[in-house]
Amino acid sequence: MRREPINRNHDLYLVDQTMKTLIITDLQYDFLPGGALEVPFGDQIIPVINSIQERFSLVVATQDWHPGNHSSFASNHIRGKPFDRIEWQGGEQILWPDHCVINTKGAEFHPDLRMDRVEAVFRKGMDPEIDSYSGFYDNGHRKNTGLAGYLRERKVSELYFCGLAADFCVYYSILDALNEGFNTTLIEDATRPLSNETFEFIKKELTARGVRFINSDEIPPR
Ligand code: VGL
Ligand code: ZN
Repeated sequence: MRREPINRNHDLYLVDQTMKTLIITDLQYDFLPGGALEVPFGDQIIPVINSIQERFSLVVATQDWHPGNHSSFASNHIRGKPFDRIEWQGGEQILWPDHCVINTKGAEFHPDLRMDRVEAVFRKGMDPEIDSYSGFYDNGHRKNTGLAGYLRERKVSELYFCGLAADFCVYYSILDALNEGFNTTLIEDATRPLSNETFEFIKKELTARGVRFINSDEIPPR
């Protein structure tokens, strides 16, 4: 008599059909205290992010990755100062200190961040003429990193965001995730903003658009 083989992993097929996915945004030296574009207390989120990775079926990361002649750097504008706002190619551009320059230490992920479960890294901001905050598209939506397509091919429907900075790259990634139709959650104790004031404002906007705000202890197991 023929018997069905025992499938020891059977339970794994039953759980998390949403492919709950963690997107770790820009946990690079330059965004951490002491870095060129430091986010206050950014280092505090590293142990939190390490501790939650097991709860996700898929973990991906984004990496800000700029050439030295990037147009978002104040140093590449004659009268530009960091944090000035200027008109650039039909839109507003904030001028930043030089940060996350390709192949520099500032662009590296912090070595305390667990990377063993990170299946893919999506880099952004390589075109010197266009800035790119979101992990999905550049600021003018002219270039696509392929992240949305990758997530669809992996049959992901639920995205959880963490990383830096809550009011820039995380925020713009969430806006694109909503437009792409993903169910979207921000893990509040696993992100930090450049400005608390901006973050409070953004939180109201995103909540109204259906984004869930939770703390890391509320993430269900896989
Ligand atoms: C970021 C400004 C410029 C971020 C990146 O990761 O939030 N902000 N480039
Ligand atoms: Zn940048």
